[in-house]
Amino acid sequence: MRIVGLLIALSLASVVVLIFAIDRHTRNLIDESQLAIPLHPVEHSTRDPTTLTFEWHVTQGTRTPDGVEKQVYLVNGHFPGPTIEGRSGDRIIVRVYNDLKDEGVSLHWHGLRMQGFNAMDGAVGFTQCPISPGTSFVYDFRIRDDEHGTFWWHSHNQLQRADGLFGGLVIHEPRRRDANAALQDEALLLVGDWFHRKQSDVLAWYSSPASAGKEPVPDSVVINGRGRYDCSMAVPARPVKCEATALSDFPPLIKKSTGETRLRVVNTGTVAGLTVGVDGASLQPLEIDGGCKVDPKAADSVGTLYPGERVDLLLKWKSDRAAEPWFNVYLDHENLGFGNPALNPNHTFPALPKTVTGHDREHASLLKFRDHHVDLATLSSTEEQTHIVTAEEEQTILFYASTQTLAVNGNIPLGFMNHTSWHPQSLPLLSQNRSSWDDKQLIPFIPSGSKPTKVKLVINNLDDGSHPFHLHGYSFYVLSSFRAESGSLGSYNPYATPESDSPGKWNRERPLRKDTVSVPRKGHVILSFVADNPGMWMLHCHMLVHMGTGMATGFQVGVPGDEEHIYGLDESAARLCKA
Ligand SMILES: [Cu+2]
Repeated sequence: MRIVGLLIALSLASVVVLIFAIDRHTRNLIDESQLAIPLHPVEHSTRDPTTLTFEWHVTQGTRTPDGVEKQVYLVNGHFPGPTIEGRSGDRIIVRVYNDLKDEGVSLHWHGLRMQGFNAMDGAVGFTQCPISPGTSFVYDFRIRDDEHGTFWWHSHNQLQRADGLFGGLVIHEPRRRDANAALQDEALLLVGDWFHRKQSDVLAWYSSPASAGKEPVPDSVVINGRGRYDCSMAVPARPVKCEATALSDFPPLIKKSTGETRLRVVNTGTVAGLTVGVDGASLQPLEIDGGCKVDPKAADSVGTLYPGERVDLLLKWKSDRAAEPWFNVYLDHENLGFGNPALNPNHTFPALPKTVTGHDREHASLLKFRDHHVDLATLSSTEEQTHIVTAEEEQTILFYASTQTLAVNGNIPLGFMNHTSWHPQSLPLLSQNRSSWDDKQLIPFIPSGSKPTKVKLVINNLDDGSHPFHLHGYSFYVLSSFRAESGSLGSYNPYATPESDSPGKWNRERPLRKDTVSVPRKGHVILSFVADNPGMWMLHCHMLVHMGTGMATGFQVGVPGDEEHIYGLDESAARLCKA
């Protein structure tokens, strides 16, 4: 009896330990008393690598993020979903239960290299079939030892990302245990444009002749699931259920009015680039995307941060700041095809507790970012560059991205990469040989053996707005970027024009290392990366209506001469395709 009792006690204890272990990492980190999600750099950067285990249930529910009712996706009951915090070298295991009624789900870990874990990348059509309703799937991968920075996770199935299926993913840089003093307070801002309609309605409008290929205009801005929409701006054509939040009920951006705070900012939106500024504080970019350190330049405003891009900003309060400072977010109009009378491009959020108890700001206030502004595209890296940057590329890949509204396609705008408009295959590319793929797959093969091939990637943009392109499985160096002024076309064809005659300014000495880059309107970017991560990796515009209408491609990186290689899904992923 005593032994049985002991066994029961032991098993109960292990359940308690297990619950504690799960709870410690799945706690929702949203602090009701401030808008920014507090982060825990000391806890993670000074410990040894470990395994972090999460259990996520995906559902839907009605929420009022900015005062307007909308059906959003929830993870464990929360929008946005949980924030993952870890350190380099950690193993991350996320069991995802799809508790939705009638839609599949997949999750992508935006910006992580996923080295050796191609099948865990979450890209439907490339690496997996969606997780069917009522089933679950385990994402299990390891962060590289040299990998750290600000990332995020989001759905990579259909349009779910725009309706809230995303969250933060911060990988802290390991530090010596005695270096704690140098760590600032850290907080996360998931900032993005927001539509009151479901994104499927937005795409349906875009995919009709009515849009004439112009991008949809969002209604609002949401930070960590909260926004401040002025209900009086709603237009009769698009009635909304709206209840404005009183300023006194809105949390301040941060609580701390002294010292320094590292703000990790992610553009989680689907269309607009963002510029941000805080009254009475300087913002200094520290790192961009996945941990690329940049020139220390303090500014009053920083931009433009495009959908999918991240920047870490060091916020320092000035001694002469106003008593009631505001956090300002300006939506870049270049990617907004039409005016939206319901949209205010300047969004303001109370920055400190004092602001919340003070007076509301006039809605028409403008973000003054001209005097001391940092243009993110002009920054240089301060990382120690290796021969990787200076050595000549061995393979050149050339793309022309465009939106075309053709009669042959019923005057519906489609996104193209060269002459192909992508559509996901029902069976992921990983599970088939190249000859079996359908004709919507334009996927160059990069032969890369024991010595990885160095690739030059040129992406031209033939359209009037910018396209933020994201490459899965890699980070790349941005060697050159060019934006043509109205009227002219700034394409670059490396086969016809030598580098020295290309119109853009080159930076081979200290190029930014990124995984998402804005390809300027009527211009191009020239990127360089070392193809050291075998597999099928997607490359696509991160504006959801563009990706959703075909502006996507990818690479197959494999052993030279083995283009027909079938990588194969892992067993549990293969089961998803049979469900
Ligand atoms: Cu685009």
